[in-house]
Amino acid sequence: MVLTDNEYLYENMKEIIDCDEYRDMNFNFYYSDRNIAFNSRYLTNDFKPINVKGKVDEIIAKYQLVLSLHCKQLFPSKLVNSVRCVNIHPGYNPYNRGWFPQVFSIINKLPIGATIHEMDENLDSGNIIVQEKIEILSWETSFDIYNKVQNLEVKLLKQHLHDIIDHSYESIYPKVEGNINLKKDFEALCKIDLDKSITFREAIDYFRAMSFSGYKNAYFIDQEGRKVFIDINLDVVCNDEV
Ligand code: 0FX
Repeated sequence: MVLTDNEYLYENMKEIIDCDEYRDMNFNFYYSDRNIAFNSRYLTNDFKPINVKGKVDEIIAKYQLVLSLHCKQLFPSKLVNSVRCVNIHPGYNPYNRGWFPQVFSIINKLPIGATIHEMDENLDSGNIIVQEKIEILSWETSFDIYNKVQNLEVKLLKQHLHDIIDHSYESIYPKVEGNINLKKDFEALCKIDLDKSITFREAIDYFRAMSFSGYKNAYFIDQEGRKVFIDINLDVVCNDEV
């Protein structure tokens, strides 16, 4: 069973399994029932909405493996304790688990990358099957890093899917607990306190972390009570171009 609310991973996963290696295996794709955008774009017999909480017993009875490719539902304990559930997370566990890891990594300098792990009862937690870091360059925004992370996720999926299905891998539990950010932490970050004093370095990092093409994130409230959104544009000139 493959559960995903992410278009890029859905399309890539379909491409990955479209070869002889996986021909005799049965993959069933689902997305979250509250993912309204997917309803109009995808709803077919091969890709259907589901509310995981309401279908736990059916899933346990029917599947040997549940793959979560950015599924926006919390898996109930009974599910993760009864069927092997494997998650792909756009972050380097156990650092900045939870919401939008690259946003927080740009600010707090904790490692970023992609992690494939077995799921336990906690958020983005469990034995790590494989993970890889990526570097954050000084001119990169949340959008740039996210794209690099997604490419890495697809690479790791391609390389390890067979072993994940066969359960032929060794996994390790992280030695430290790491940290978690929730949606409300991201929302709190969006509002700028105009009277706060920080360095330029911190300000640039903050705006890089909040800049993502297509989204309005960072804002301040002006004297007339208007909400003003800001994002940043960075241009790098490499040494040999100067
Ligand atoms: O699917 P996803 O990339 O991932 C999120 C969580 O970050 C992840 O930890 C969780 N496992 C998964 C189920 O859900 O989320 P997204 O497609 O909503 O957002 C992708 C990026 O877009 C995000 O990293 C930052 C950016 N973004 C998104 C929203 C909604 C913004 O900058 N502002 C926003 O308001």
